[in-house]
Amino acid sequence: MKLYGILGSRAVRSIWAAEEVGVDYELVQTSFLEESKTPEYLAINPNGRIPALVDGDLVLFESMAINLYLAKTYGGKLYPNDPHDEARAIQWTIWGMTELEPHLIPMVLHKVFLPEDQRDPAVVTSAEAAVERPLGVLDAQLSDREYLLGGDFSIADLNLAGALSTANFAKFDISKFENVARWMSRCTGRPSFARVQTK
Ligand SMILES: N[C@@H](CCC(=O)N[C@@H](CS)C(=O)NCC(=O)O)C(=O)O
Repeated sequence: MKLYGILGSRAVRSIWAAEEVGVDYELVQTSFLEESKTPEYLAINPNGRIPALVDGDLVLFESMAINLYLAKTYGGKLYPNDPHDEARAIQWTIWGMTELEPHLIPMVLHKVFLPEDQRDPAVVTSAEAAVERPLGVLDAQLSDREYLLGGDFSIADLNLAGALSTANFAKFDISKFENVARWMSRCTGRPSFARVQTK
């Protein structure tokens, strides 16, 4: 199995999933600049983005699709068996991509990644305001449970914490969302997350 990507990108969440499930894989260091635009790489992911996964005949792009596949195929209890919990895991995964990430990416771009003369503080202000509502929703969800689906860490947590880790890069303080902050520490305290940082 080959996973394409690098740290400091959305590939982190798929590297984390591969580490969490403990599958044997090769991380093919591929940046989001020129390396993801070569003809060889575009044959794997025509979007020219990272991450991508090749597992035998399966060629897959989209980080969350990769993570759901890894968890379901190799993750044992990481992927919920019960159809209702499976639906909830998919719900939180999609929610992370649609309700959180659209605010977190402009935030990190305009605070950290773009050259200083291209950063727009108004984008940051607007993104920081917009992210409050979904973080409030997440905080309420986590008020009576350790993890999104209950007492056990699942792919729902990994996917959502993976998306929310962009807030950390963006130096956005989540501490006022106390349940979210505690949950995030639990998730990123896993040995698999520590191994990701060595890649
Ligand atoms: N929705 C995609 C987004 C992937 C994505 O945009 N990756 C960025 C790096 S964080 C990238 O490869 N950008 C290169 C480009 O857009 O040219 C996913 O989650 O896999």
